[in-house]
Amino acid sequence: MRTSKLGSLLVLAVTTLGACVQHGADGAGVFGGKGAQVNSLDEKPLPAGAGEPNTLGPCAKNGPPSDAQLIDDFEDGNDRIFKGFERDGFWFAASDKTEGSTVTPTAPFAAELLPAAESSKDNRYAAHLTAAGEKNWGVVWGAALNWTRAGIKCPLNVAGFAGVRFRAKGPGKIRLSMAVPEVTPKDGGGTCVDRCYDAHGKVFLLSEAWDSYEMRWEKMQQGGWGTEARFTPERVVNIAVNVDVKSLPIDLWLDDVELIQKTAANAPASHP
Ligand SMILES: [Ca+2]
Ligand SMILES: [Ca+2]
Repeated sequence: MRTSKLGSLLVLAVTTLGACVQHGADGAGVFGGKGAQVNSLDEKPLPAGAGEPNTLGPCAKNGPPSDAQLIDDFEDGNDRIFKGFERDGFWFAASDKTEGSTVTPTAPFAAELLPAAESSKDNRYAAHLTAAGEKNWGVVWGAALNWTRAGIKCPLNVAGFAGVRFRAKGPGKIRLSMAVPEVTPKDGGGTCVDRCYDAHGKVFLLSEAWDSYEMRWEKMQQGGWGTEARFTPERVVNIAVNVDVKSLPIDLWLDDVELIQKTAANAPASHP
């Protein structure tokens, strides 16, 4: 059975704000606000005390501005974002579990060696994301973004940056999103209780060749079907690549996901 292969735990519950989150019930999560179940491709143990109401306390205040620019270049080949100072997070994937559908990578999330023709001494790995057959809300790959200190995990403060830049190779249509706590359920590190997961983001049409793409904070918007929230770069909980059912099947590569320095914010994007 596909479901047993993929597992059934909520991905966001185990990949985001450790001390701020609680474990969701198996497969009980709803992505896309359409009643779909989320299945987990990655599971990490939560710290002691996670999920208890009083553990939300340490996350009430914004964390200090993070200065780590690189989110991941995948060169370490692991399922974790590039380790910045007091910053951590695990890559995850989830789909609507349509019978017979596929999604890779499966648990644990893993980077893949680039084809020889695209590989260089400093760039050997990227994330190779494929999915087919999902018919409800689609598929999502992403990474939790945590401010970590002394075992506490809270929303990350990326307000010192202007947006997100990434390299990708399609073809395909994706929506890059970054979620604030207000649109994220408690088991994903947020405070949302109704019509959740409508994260701010931007649609990208990926070309067949490697290219660079940018998402500036001011160019992000919600889908409009969920709980309305203001985008606050001072408090984000994850970044994700979303593919809807109309854009499947998809076979894309993702690499060099990084935050954009504010000093470079006025440089023209190669794909505005
Ligand atoms: Ca790489
Ligand atoms: Ca990594």
